[in-house]
Amino acid sequence: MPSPFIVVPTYHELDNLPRFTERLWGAVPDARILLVDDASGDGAPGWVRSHPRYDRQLFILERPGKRGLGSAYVEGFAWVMKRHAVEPCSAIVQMDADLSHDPNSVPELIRLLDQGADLVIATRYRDGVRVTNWPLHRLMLSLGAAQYVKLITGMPFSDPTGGFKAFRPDRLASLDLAQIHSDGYAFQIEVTHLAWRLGWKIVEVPIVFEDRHAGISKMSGHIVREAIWRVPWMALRGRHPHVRSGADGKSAL
Ligand SMILES: Nc1nc2c(ncn2[C@@H]2O[C@H](COP(=O)(O)OP(=O)(O)OP(=O)(O)O)[C@@H](O)[C@H]2O)c(=O)[nH]1
Ligand SMILES: [Mg+2]
Repeated sequence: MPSPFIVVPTYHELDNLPRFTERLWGAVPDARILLVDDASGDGAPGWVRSHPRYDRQLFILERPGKRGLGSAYVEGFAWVMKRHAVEPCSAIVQMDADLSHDPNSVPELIRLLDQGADLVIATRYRDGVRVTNWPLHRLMLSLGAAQYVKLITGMPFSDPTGGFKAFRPDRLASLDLAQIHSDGYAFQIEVTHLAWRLGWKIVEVPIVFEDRHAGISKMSGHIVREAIWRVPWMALRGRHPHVRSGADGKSAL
């Protein structure tokens, strides 16, 4: 039976990893987890390699330095895709390691893929705001960003900067992810925008988002500034989305 792959970028998240992985396997016992670690220097690779599930359900892709969340996902997805070609996976889920994204919500995201969605986006902002313990300025920034994206791109989604999503593997394989160069918020927006322009079936599922369990935020002014200029840039570029040639020519354009 194919099992889902969960791709998790990590930078200084060792304090969260034991609880994150155990909770995830509690919710999805057959999940395979790929951590994409950017030389955190906190001992995460050693922890992974000494884990009893290492190389069966727990994997690590090590990168030589901090290169950003966007490129961590691009490399992580490429790693999973290679494996998918020989040992298919049923779903590809992306989420943070800091327990802001509740592992207990993963089965619901996967269930919606099984019902025919190509991409499932977990949303904090549909039918109200479900964010706990976040400082007001973070919430305002995130809500403001969601409105900005809606206005500039016309995408109908309530939480376009969210980083908790599930993809149908063959759909994800059809995207030319090497063309995506944006990072934090902008990366999340850009992938959804590409999928939306291609006419994928995209559904939102409400989740509760909690502030990180342990460790420090990697949110920065750079990430905010990048999102501000990338959004109009991607809206203008939107007429020419990148699709792998021969993989899936079915564009909505
Ligand atoms: N590999 C890698 N992972 C990263 C990088 N930046 C952030 N991450 C990871 O991406 C996920 C999201 O980053 P966060 O720092 O939690 O960002 P956020 O959720 O916007 O902010 P906080 O929850 O306030 O910390 C976490 O699992 C981070 O460890 C990076 O440059 N490389
Ligand atoms: Mg976080």
